[in-house]
Amino acid sequence: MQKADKIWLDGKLVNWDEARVHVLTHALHYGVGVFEGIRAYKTDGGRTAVFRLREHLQRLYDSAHIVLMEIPFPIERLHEATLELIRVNRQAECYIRPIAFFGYGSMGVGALNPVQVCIATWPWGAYLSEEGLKKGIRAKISSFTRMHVNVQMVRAKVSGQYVNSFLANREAAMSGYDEAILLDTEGYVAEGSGENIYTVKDGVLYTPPLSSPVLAGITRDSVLRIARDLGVTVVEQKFTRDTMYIADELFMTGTAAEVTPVREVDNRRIGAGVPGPVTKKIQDTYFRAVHGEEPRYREWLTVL
Ligand code: PPE
Repeated sequence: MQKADKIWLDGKLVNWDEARVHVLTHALHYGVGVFEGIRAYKTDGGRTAVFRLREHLQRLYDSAHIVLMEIPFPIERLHEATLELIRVNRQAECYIRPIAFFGYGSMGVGALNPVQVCIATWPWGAYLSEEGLKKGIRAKISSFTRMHVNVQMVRAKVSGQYVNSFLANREAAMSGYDEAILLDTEGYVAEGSGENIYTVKDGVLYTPPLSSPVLAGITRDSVLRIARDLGVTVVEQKFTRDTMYIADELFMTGTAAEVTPVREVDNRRIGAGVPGPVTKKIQDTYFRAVHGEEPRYREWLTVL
C-alpha cells in the first residue's frame, strides 16, 4: 500500500512507520475492534470533501457501544482529527480507516484493556477494479453463511466479524470470481463480503431489509435516497438467490466498492450482461454527489 506521512494514534500524529501496537494487543487475539471505512473525494472547486463523516463516526460509536467499549475521546475530537490528518497528509482523495480496539494489558477473552484509537488514510482506487465499476463483476453465492443476528452483532462493524467475510471473499477469488454473495441462515440473500446488494426488476429496486444480517451501509442509505429522488420505487424485502438470476439488474454498494454493477451470478448472466439503466443512473448520481456536483446532496459533504 501507499504510505502517507502520518497516522493519528491515541491523540497524536505519529509517523506512518511508527504507528505500532504490542503483539499482545487484546483485539489481535480476540477480534474486539470496531472500525469504519470512509472516503474523501476531490470536489469540483478543487477542495477535498469527506463523504458522510458524521454518519460514519456515529456508527463507530454505536459499534463501540454494542461491544461494551468506551472510546476515550468525544466524537467531535475524532471528527477534527480526521480532517486534520487529511490536511497533514496532503491527500486530495483518500480512504479513511478509523479503528478503536482493546489494547495491551491483561490476556483472556473478557479482559477490559485500555481502548486504543487510530485513524489512517491512504489512496484506494476502485475496490472491485475499474473494469468492474464500468462493466460489472462476476459474483458467486458463498458456501459460507452470513452471521445469525444472535451470533454476531449485525448493527456493529466489528473486526472479528470479518473472518466470515474473509473466508467468503477468498473462496470466491480462488474459484475465479470477483466477489462472494452470502445468504442468511434462512437461505435469503444477505450481502457481499463487504457490500450491500440490490436487484432491479421491472424498474423497482429491491434490497434486503435491515432486519436481515446486513450492515446498515451508509452507501446503502445514500443510494436508497438517490433512487427515491430519481423516482424509482424502493422495496426493502428479503429475496431468494434465484430472484437474482432473473433480475434485470444487480449491483452492490459500499464505501470501498462505491456502486459496482454485477453482470453475472453463479455463472448466470444478469439481464443483458451489462450494467442496466437504473444501476447506471444511480451510479452516476452517486459519483456526482461524492464529488460535490449534486447540490441537493451537498449536506453529505464535509469540505476541508
Ligand atoms: N456490508 C459489509 C459487510 C461491509 O463490510 C460494508 C463496508 C458494507 C456492507 C457497506 O457499508 P458502507 O460502507 O457503510 O456503505 N465495507 C467496508 C470495508 C471494506 C474493506 O475491505 O475493508 C468499506 O466499504 O469501507
